[in-house]
Parts: sequence; structure tokens; C-alpha cells
Amino acid sequence: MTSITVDERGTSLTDVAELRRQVEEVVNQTPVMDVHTHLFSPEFGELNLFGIDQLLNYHYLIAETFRSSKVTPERFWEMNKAQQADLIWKTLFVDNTPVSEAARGIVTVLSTLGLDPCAPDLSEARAFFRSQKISSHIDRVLQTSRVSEVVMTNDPFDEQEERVWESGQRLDPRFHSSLRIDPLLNGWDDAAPKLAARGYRVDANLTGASAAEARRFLDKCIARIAPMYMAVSLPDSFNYPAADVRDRLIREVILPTAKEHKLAFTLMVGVRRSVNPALRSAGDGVGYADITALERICAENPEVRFLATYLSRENQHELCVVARKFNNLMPFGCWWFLNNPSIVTEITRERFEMLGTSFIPQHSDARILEQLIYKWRHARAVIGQVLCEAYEQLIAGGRAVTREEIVRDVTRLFSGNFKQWIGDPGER
Ligand code: RAT
Ligand code: ZN
Repeated sequence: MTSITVDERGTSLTDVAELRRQVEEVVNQTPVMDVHTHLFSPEFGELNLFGIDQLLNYHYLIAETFRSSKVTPERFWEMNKAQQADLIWKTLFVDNTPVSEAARGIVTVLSTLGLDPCAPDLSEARAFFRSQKISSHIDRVLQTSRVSEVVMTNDPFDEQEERVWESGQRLDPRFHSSLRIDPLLNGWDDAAPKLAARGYRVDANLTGASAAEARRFLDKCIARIAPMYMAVSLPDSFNYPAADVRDRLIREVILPTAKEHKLAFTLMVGVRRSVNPALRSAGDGVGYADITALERICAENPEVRFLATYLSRENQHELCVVARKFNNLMPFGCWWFLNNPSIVTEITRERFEMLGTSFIPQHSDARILEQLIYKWRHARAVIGQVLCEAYEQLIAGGRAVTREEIVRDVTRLFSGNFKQWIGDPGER
């Protein structure tokens, strides 16, 4: 029986079945701001990836294909996109049952779009995507996944991107930029000559005017793309302080730029690039990182806002502890190899228990448009379930929640925390 009591906070939900229904509804309906993706707005032309061939050629699925097919990486990379997609489909969806998270994602996407996830080949799906008009297709995908806005990942050295920024055309306002600084922080030896070729007086040892010139480059990028934050992915060996050029770049270039422009600095830590180079984009691995680096960077820079995500499951509890110590740190997402329901459940529980609602539970990391459909459908199911458990424990303790409070909490998790973190662009 539903027992509802009315008090000053509104209608308290004390019946568990009704609570579950309401939480599910709110979690499914609340628009989400996707804080880290690799999507591009339609103005970026062929960088805007969509459709079945791209969906199947996702590096998560490519890695899985090598486990269940006899194809060698050499042979695989010789194939064209359509041949690769055909092989991935046959291997993971026809010859095997698509139970992995990334494979189940394709099933969710196809079913949602009215396509047959049991099809023997890709002809139906290809015909469907060929017939779509990109603008209405983007609308449909964003609406279906209830994603109001996405943040792109923008490489300041990418010439294709540069042409679009230089053209000055107005971008689809649902797509925001972020400035990815991996090329500077993880490859200064390669970045320095590129900057020099563009007229910046920098050298490989970061001497003389190098730091000031690197800042001038970032100032120009920021003026051009108006990013929501600066971001870097870092190896498990990341340390701070460290006796390397990255440390100097962070101190002399990145942090001063973050302060001057009031831009948050996003750290994505724990990736071991190219552990199997033959797999190319599918060849990266994970490592446990020393979280004291994050503690120190947050402690030394109280006026800078940091967003952080760690790739190793073993770093997750520590990340919550650091966030409890430093309120200039916002943990976000269950990144990459962690984005599986079992692990998302565990991490989200841990975060609610240690941080209340002061974190960003998930980002999609989508590379292909329609991935938004499955990544957010699957994420919402887990977040809703875990949130419900937290409310049920509150009820058991004598404190029921109201519908208004559920809406407030979910809005904070899905967009409020991020918006508050990045601040008002007008004030930057
Ligand atoms: O999750 C991914 O797709 C990875 O390949 C990476 O792109 C990672 O998310 C990153 O931003 O470096
Ligand atoms: Zn990413």
C-alpha cells in the first residue's frame, strides 16, 4: 500500500515501490550535460562520426574482436572501414552473443532506432543510416538520450579542426569545446617544433621565453575556441611535483593560464598508452596511479578548480577521500574500462556514501553520435538504482525524501555540479 505523508518539504515518499517509480522517472527524464565526449558538432564535417560502420569500428569493440576472431591486427588494419565493420559484426554479434558492455551497447542503439539487433549482416542498418538527414538525426539522438549539451575534445594542433575554428562559423550551440592539452604535456618534444613553426619562440628545454610563449599560444586557443575547461590525460606514473618538463609546463604555463582565464583544469589519470601497439587505437591499458600527486596539486592551487577522473578501479576510493579534503576538486565519470554496470554501481555507491551529491556521476566519452543512446541509457539505469538504495536507507533511518528533492538531487548530479564548476562563461 502506498503511504504518503505531507509535511513542509512536500510529499514524502515512504513507500518503496512508489519511491522506485519516481526515482526512475526523474532519472530518465532529467536532461544531462555530457561533460566529456569525443563528438563533434556537424560543422566539423567528417569529424562528426555516426552510423553503423563507425559504431562497430569503436576501439572497445575492435579489442574484443581480436579475442574471438583469428584475424591478425596486420590483416585487420589493411581492411577498409566497411570490411572491418562486417568482421566485427560477424564475430561479436552473429558467431557470438553480444554480452559485453560495448557489444550490448550496439544492441541498445539498434533496438532504440527500430533496427534488428539479430540481423545476419549490416545491410538494413546501413540503409537506415544512409537515409538520415544529419541535422534531424542529431536532434533525434540527443532527444532520445536526453542529452541537452555535450563537451567536445578539441586538439589545438588538429588542422581539420583549425579550419572550422578559423572559418568563424557559428557552431551548433548544444556542442561546447574543451581544450585538450595532451600534445603539450605528454609530448613537449614534438609540440615545441610545431609551436616554433607557428612563430612561437619555444625550445625543447623550455628555456628563455618558452613558457611565456606557450602561454601566448594557449591564450590564442582560448580566445578562438572558448573552451569550458582545459584537459589532459596522464599516465599512471604521473607525479607532482616531478623533475620533468611536464611539471614545469603545469606550473609555469597551465596553472597560470587556468587562473587568468578562470578555467577549470581536468585531469584524467591512469592510462598506459600503447601497451599493445599492434592494436593501435585499441591498444591502451590501465595502471594504478599515485593519488598524492592530485592532493598536492589541489593543495598548492586552492584558487584553481580541478575536475578529475582515474582509470584504475583501485584509485576510486582514494579519489573520494581527496575530494573530501579539497573542495576545489570535482570527481567525475567512470572512465573507459570502468564504464561497466558492475563497476559503475560500486563507484557510484562509494561516491554517494562519501560525497553526498557533490560529484559528477558519469560522462559518456562517446566518439560516435549514437553511442549517446546506449551510454546514457545504461548509466541512468545504474545511477537510478544506486540513488534509490541511498534513499531507501534514509527512509529506514526515518527520513523520507520528496519528489522535489529527487529532482533537485538528479539535476545537481546531471548538470548542476558541472555548470557551477565551470562558472559563468561571461565572467571569465
Ligand atoms: O575512452 C576512450 O575512448 C579513450 O580512448 C580515450 O579517448 C579517453 O577517453 C581519452 O579522452 O583520452
Ligand atoms: Zn575521452
